[in-house]
Amino acid sequence: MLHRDPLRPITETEVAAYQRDGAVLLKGLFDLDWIEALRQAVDDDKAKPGEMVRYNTPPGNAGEFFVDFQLWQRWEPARRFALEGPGGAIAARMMEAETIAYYHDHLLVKEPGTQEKTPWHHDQPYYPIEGRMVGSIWLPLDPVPRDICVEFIAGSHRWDRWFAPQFFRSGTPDLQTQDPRFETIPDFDAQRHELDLLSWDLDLGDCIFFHALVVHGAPGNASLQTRRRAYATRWLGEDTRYATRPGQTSPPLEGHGLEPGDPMTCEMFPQVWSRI
Ligand SMILES: O=C(O)CCC(=O)C(=O)O
Repeated sequence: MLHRDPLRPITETEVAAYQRDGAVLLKGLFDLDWIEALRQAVDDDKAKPGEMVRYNTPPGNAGEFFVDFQLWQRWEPARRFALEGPGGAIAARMMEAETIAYYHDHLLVKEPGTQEKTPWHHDQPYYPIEGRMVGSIWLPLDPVPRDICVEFIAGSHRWDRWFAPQFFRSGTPDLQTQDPRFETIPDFDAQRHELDLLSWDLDLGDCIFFHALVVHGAPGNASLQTRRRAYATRWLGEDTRYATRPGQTSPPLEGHGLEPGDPMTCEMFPQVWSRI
């Protein structure tokens, strides 16, 4: 059954961990029917990707790092997940929000043997959005052992630093997005031993909830048997406002009709949850 609510209440300890660290593992929130339904959407999407698809593995390399967006506008299980799934209630609880709008989805598949990493970054500089209530649910559709899980730098969402966004495929130019706050992202791999890094083993039904300013990156998928299909969805609370950024934003979502300063709610970013 595709449950509308999370399978269990989220605890105060989990909310506090999110506020402190910017990312938290939430065990056992999704019933497996959601996972099955979304796997179908992923297979359909890989066979017939959308306009924003990105192939991040250079030809000749092992595996495949496949990225696509906005499955919810093309595939029914993803649409139901956005509009009728437990994500809105989870995001509201974690961000202590009164209302939640659905921003977009982001599929990141690393097929067995994929070497390409997801580079260190944080998400909000990619978005034309101001506000603190911007969060993601990273929902794996395969069990994810810790050695291929996304890693988060604990507390980095509170650094008050904004790093210039880059495309994930190495060797491609950055997005040329202009903002006086942006700085070049340091080589956090070189600083690993000094960082408080968070990552976890995830079973089916578990997810990670994380803040759009927490710095994160992910290894490739060294497994030669197991896929790493991750379905990331982005959720916005009521303090978010549309902001223009000269240069590219990603994903390039156009045609929403919002003006700078508008609340981030419209047909493209529908309100999916409200406390009243
Ligand atoms: O799944 C990954 O490899 C990285 C996920 C990520 O960067 C994100 O969801 O923002």
